[in-house]
Amino acid sequence: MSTTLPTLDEAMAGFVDCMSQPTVPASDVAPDVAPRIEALGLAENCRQLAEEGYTVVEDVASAEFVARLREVILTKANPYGSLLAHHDPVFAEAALNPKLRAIADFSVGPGSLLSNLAATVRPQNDPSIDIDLHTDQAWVPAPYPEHNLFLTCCWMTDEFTREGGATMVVPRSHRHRRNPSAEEVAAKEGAIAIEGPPGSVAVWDGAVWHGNWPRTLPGERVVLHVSYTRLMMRPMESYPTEIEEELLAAHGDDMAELLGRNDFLGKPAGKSDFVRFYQAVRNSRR
Ligand SMILES: O=C(O)CCC(=O)C(=O)O
Repeated sequence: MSTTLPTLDEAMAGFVDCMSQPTVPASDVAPDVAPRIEALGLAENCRQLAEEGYTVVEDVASAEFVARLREVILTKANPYGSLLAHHDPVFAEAALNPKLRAIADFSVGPGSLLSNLAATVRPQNDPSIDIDLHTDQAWVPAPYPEHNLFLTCCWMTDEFTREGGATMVVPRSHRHRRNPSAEEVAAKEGAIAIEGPPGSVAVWDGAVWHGNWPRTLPGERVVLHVSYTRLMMRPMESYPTEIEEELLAAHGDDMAELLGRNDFLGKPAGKSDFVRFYQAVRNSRR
């Protein structure tokens, strides 16, 4: 993640090379992303995400952070509510988490955008919020491209087990590159539970078939869902300008990138903002 924009001279100097650069293969870690992936101990997560379509990143944040996240979701977030970034700093901090941003750079390319920030609370035996198998990039025409377009990260604030209502996933189903059919949804063939201790984050590819298992245990499953999308996709959610400005003032350049301020798309200047045009092309080669 380089959230610093190049100067105009740097962009001009690199542009011809950048346009003719081949795209890094979908399952490879790009050379400029690799040092962070190694330093954060995420190489195996990247491999599993590419191969299986999902992974669990453990120890993503301190126990105090996870307890604060759970408390804030239960007291401040309207469950199933989205657009949470400005409701409490804990939500923006979760979206900006360095391990998740590194995995996002690997999976959906540097310069990816915040697409969705939502919380869910699932009590025992409440079928109204059980979710069938689906893909998260369902509005993309199939066959989906080989490169992932949408990455979902589910913060577990309690233990994820099948009985606890964990996320259901069909490993390797992202290779179908389409949404499951009605028959495949009903059959759930090959579906398993994504399990992990509190403080882990379940991460999955936008093409993998997933849903969730019914919660049969007492208590409630409390989760923050953070989704990142490739910079050429439109995000699911957008904040009013004054709230975006507050988020930028509070969280700086990293937030600017997540809110799409570092690329040229959807801006009045369009491609004539050459620095941001260059940055978008460069980021899209990974
Ligand atoms: O709640 C879950 O475990 C799965 C959530 C889900 O299907 C989604 O975010 O698309």
